[in-house]
Amino acid sequence: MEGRPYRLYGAEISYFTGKVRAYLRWKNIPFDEIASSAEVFREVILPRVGFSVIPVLIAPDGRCLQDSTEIIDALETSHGGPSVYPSTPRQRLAALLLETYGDEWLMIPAMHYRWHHNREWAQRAFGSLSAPAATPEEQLETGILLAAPFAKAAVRLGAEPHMHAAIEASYEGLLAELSRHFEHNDFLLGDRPSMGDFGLFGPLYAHQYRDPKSGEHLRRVAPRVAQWVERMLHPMPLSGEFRAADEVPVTLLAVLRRMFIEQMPVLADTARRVSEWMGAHPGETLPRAIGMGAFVLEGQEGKRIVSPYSLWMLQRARDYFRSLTGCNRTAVEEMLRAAGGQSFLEFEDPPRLARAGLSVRPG
Ligand SMILES: N[C@@H](CCC(=O)N[C@@H](CS)C(=O)NCC(=O)O)C(=O)O
Repeated sequence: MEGRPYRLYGAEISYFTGKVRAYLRWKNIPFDEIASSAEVFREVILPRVGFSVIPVLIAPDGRCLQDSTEIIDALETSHGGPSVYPSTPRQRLAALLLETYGDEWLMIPAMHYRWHHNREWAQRAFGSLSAPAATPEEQLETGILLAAPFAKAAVRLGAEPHMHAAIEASYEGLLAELSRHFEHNDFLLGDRPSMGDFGLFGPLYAHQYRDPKSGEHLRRVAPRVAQWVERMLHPMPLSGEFRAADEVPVTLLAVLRRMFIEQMPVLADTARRVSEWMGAHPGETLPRAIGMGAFVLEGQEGKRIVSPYSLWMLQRARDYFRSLTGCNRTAVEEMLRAAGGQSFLEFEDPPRLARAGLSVRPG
């Protein structure tokens, strides 16, 4: 067994596979990637994980890891060396928040652009991944079936027709902010990628850089963001430093501000609903979605599923924030206020949560 590399089961078209792949490359951990065909789902993923999901990482000792955050955290513990978590408080909290934003909020533009601007291409890609030996016609047929739930998920995540223009305006706003940031920084927090970079890379690579129409758009309107995607794709392993003196550049505060405006009200509403649900169903695992809730983008109101899992992601940032005392706490509070993050300071935490597959349960 010794010396056998890690096996990453995933796909080029997959948001969270991109995040883990980029991490493994930066961390210089040897791995083989295996495309998640129907056969791989049947023979490897379902028997070990119990449900259909990618990415899944099998360690050289046979340990099976699922969920990009838990995969990365397990490897951070076992591999040491330069960490993707900054050791200083402002940078560390910024990294945790931006991971949550990339993982859980940028799914809205990523799913919208894929399923409303690149649909047939994506159906073909799903088909060729699932049935690599089939003909292009058979692959399209399979892809249409396999992709149907994902295309519906785009709408359930908030991309109803009346929200399309707002989603695109918000995404272009984010690209403009990131473009300004990358004028002076190779990565979010200096010249080394942090957990925040890997969180943003999921949507910005697999969907927004790689899907043909989205990629053409990204390269045209935000070439500096496309260049950051390329740096993340082909990193200099283990190199670089975070900015000195725990600096979170002002250009990155603009991105945090967008997160606080767009995602934080949804997280606060989710926390209220999850607390109520847990009160009414003591000890039970929450469903993946508990009803629909309102959200606002660029002044337009839409509705989307209420996702308890997003709170498990936020809980990591909340735990870190609550652990801070003295001048570390003061420094972080100042950063949050400068980025419009009053709502994070006043956030009412739900009861403790543990991850349960793609949802959560009492922790
Ligand atoms: N939060 C998980 C989510 C994994 C995930 O959502 N993977 C997608 C593909 S990128 C998937 O397999 N989804 C199946 C489903 O939603 O049922 C992670 O960080 O790995």
